[in-house]
Amino acid sequence: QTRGLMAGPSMRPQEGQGVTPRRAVLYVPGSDERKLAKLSGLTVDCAVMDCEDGVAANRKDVARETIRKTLGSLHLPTVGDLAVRINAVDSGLAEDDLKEVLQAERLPDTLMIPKVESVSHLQWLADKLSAHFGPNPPSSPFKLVIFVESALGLLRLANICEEGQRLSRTTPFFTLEGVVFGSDDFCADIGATRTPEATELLYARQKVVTIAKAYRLQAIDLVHIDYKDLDSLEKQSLEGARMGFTGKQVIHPNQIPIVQKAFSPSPERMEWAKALIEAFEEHQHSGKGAFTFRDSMIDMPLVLQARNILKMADVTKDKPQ
Ligand code: 1VU
Repeated sequence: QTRGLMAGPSMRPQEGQGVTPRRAVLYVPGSDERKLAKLSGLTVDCAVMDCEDGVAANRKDVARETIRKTLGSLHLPTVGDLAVRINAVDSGLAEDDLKEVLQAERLPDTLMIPKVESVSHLQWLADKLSAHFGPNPPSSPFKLVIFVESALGLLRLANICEEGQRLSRTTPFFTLEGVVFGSDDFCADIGATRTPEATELLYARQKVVTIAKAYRLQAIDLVHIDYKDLDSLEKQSLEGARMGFTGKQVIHPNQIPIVQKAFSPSPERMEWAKALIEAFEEHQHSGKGAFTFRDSMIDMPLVLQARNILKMADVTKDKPQ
């Protein structure tokens, strides 16, 4: 095997990441009952009942009420993680979204907060949850996924992640698990023009992955909006996986299997990783650091990459592609 074959989905051992795979993250507009009902027939790592961009401004009330009812009534055994995305904290809509969702008979597993630009947005969430639950916090904290969608949000992302982790440790309300890159709002914010190759987003994507992984969080890549072009979706998904993203946002059911496959280690990569680790252990016993394996030089960084692959395989082993 060549070094080229070593590229692909990888996962460092990460706090809060091990138990909730989010290879595909599917948005469903909260105002669309028909699409919400479709969820009961879909197999997907994460489904997001959306109050935000997928919902017209004059349907926000309908969306929050429909989501509350649907959370209580739909049985979704093949959806791994059920999330609700509320509107941005600065939108003036978020409080009403949260209030309605918290009245649901079954609460979502995950809360998603878009357009996070300041640590105060996370403090706002902690305060609202504290006011709602009082001295009786939920038996398990919500999982929290935040969105970076602007230049300011990206510049401040490290501080925001740090505050998210502090609040995860010091309050019983949420555990920060991931960061989503909202590429289209980001493009609008910096005045970039979207291209099929997404070269204009390379720096931001790499920065999102780097910061998210520095804080042991999941990094979720951009949406492929040309949802009928599945070839280019596959290409972009594999690229995101090679860059270190743990998953990708999707908007249509047909995108799910392609994305989940792209973010899962292939059988060839798992075989490579297992064999490499066996070879590494044998060489360690004989006191050798660097060694040759299938014509490549192997040392500790490659061993860590191989361990990432096996960890990712373990996390997704019972999950269909
Ligand atoms: O044949 P049926 O009517 O029974 O089902 C259709 C359709 O309803 C269903 N479907 C979906 N079900 C659940 N979730 C979805 N997201 C979803 N999309 C479609 O699948 C069957 C086939 O659908 P289709 O090919 O006829 O497609 P439509 O014309 O119905 O819908 C296409 C769009 C793109 C409008 C639809 O997929 C959609 O609304 N997607 C979500 C868009 C969205 O939420 N955007 C905002 C989030 S993206 C973002 O914020 C970037 C950060």
